Amino acid sequence: MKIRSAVALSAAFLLAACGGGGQIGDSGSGNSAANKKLVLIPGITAEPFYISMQCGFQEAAKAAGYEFDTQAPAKFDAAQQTPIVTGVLASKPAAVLIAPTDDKAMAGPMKQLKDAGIKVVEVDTKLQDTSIASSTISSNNEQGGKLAAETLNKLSAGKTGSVLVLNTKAGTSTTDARAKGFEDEIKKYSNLKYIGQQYTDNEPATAASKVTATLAANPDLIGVFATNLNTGEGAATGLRNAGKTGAVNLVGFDASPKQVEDLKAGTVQALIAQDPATIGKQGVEQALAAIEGKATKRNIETDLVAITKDDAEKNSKYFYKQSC
Ligand code: T6T
Repeated sequence: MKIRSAVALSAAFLLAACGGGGQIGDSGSGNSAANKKLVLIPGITAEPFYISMQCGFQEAAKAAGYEFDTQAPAKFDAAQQTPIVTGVLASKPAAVLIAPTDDKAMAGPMKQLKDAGIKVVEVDTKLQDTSIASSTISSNNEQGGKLAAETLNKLSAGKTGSVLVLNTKAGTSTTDARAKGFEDEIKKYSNLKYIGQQYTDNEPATAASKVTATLAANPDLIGVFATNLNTGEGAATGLRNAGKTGAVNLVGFDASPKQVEDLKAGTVQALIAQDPATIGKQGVEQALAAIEGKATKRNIETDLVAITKDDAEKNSKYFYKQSC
């Protein structure tokens, strides 16, 4: 079946990229002292944000003497993530760390985990329903959007023009919060005209074509905020194709090797970087607390930093990894 083979390949790729991991067998059920299995279910496979998160997850799981496994969908899509959750449910790990790809659609599958006695910790994205996970570890994404707007305002240096938000998929808690934080802040700057957000479905090619189409309809475009990695990489391509690199300031979210290369080359003017390895590590800490019946923290915020070409090297610890 198409999805199953994509899943198997995804997991194999991530394991190869990150130096392998403990495999999950069939033994063990629910949360007993003997069950030492943790599973990470990222939003999408083979993507530097989640690879970096997986590195932090694996290191912490190994240090605690736990077995670990990662299983990711080929696309950032609830229809592809759901069968992975169902498969993981059958293998009965002690806890699952998950980045739900939709803040409503993943509630059912995640509740099944909880009902089976498996501890659930949200890493990065979260559900609207706060009753399922023991803990949520994430950047303050609304604050990140605000930071992006402040950064774009500084880069615009008082010039007048239109500003576009390229968002990913509606129902993604993180990127929705970033778009909101940006919109609330950008409206404070009278020289910057906010022309709304467009969705890219997390596809770089769609981001590129939305940028070129927006430029054709709004020749006064002076700024773009791209709310995540794929969208930012695609927006940079769109501006390059339109010959507008540098003329339109591009503020991206995340710090993949490609995004950092674009920042250093001047194709992207600023990046708002997260700390995914710490999200993975803290996710393990919260999962272990839940398994051991200790107190968990319902919400944990991790670092966010705005990086420009001038301070890129100083902030290199925030650059995401392609392998552990
Ligand atoms: O920006 C991250 C993550 O925080 C977001 O929830 C989904 O997109 C990324 O994984 C980057 O692609």
